[in-house]
Amino acid sequence: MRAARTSAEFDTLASFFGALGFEPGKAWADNEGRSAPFLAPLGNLEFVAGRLPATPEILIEVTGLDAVYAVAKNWAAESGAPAESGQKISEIAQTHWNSRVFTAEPVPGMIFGFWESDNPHHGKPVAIEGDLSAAGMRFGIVVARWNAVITDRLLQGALDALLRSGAKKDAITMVRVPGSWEIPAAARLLANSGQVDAIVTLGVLLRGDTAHYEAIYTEVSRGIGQSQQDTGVPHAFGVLTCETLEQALDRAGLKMGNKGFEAALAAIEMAAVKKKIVTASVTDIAAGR
Ligand code: DLZ
Repeated sequence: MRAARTSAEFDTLASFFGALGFEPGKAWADNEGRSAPFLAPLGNLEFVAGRLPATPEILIEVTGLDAVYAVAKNWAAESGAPAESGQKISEIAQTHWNSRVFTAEPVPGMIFGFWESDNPHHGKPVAIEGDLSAAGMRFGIVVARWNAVITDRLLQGALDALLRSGAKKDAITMVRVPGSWEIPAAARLLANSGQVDAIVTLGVLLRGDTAHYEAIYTEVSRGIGQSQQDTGVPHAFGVLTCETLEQALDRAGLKMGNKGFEAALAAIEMAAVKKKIVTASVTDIAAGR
C-alpha cells in the first residue's frame, strides 16, 4: 500500500495505473480517505545487499515492455502536465541483469520501474512443444482409395505440408489401401517396421453411402488410436467423417481448409515432441537447453 500525499496525486496515480490496464481491485471510500487498488498476479519482495539496486523501489515485471512504454508515454502526453511537475517517463534502458527497464514518475517522488526480461521464458511455465520442421524425419502416409476423388486431395495436402516443412521426398512412404477399414492394419505394419517417425492416416467415410457407418468409423478410429498407443509412433488422424460428398470436399481443400495438410502438420509436431521427450530430460527442456 502506498499513500498518496494529496487527493490530486491519488487521482493521477489511479489514472496512470488504470491507463496501463491493471486489473482494478475492490476500492473503498469513507470519511478518512479512499483507495484505488490494482491487482498484480504475483508479488515478490526482494532485499539486495552489496550494491545499490539500479532500479526504483517498486519494480513491475511486464510482458511486452514496448507496448507498456507506449501507453505510459501516451498517458503522460495526454495528461498535458509539464515534465517538472512529475509524470516523467524515462527512456527504455538495458540493465546489467539481462532485462530492459524504464521508469515512470507519475507524481513527483514516486518512481515505478517497469521491466521485461531478455529471456522470453522468464517467469513463464515452459512447455515441451514440437516445432514444425520435418527435416530429417521419415513419414508414412496411409491413404484409402475409397472416395478417391477426396482422398487424393487429402494426400496432396499432406504431401504439400510435409515437403514444405522440409521433409525429403524419399523420406515419405505412401501406402494405398482399399478403404478406411484397412487403414489401421496398414498403419500398424508401417509403425512396426521402424522405418517412420510418424504416420498420417487419410480416408473418407460418408454416412449416406456407408453401410454400418458408425460401426466402421468406431473401429477405424479405435484401430488407429490403438496402433499409436501400442507402437509409440505418432499417428495423425486424417479420416474424414461427413454426411455428404460436398461436406467432404469442403474439408479437402475447398471451404474448410485441407484436413490432410492439417493432419500432416500434427504428425510433424508429434514426431518432434516425441523426439524431445525421449532424447532430452524434462528438466533440460524446461531450462531451455
Ligand atoms: C464398403 C465401404 C463403404 C460402404 N463405404 C466406405 C466409405 O465411405 N469410406 C471408405 O473409406 N471405405 C468404405 N468402404 C470400404 C471399406 O472401408 C473396406 O475397404 C471394405 O469393406 C473392404 O474391407
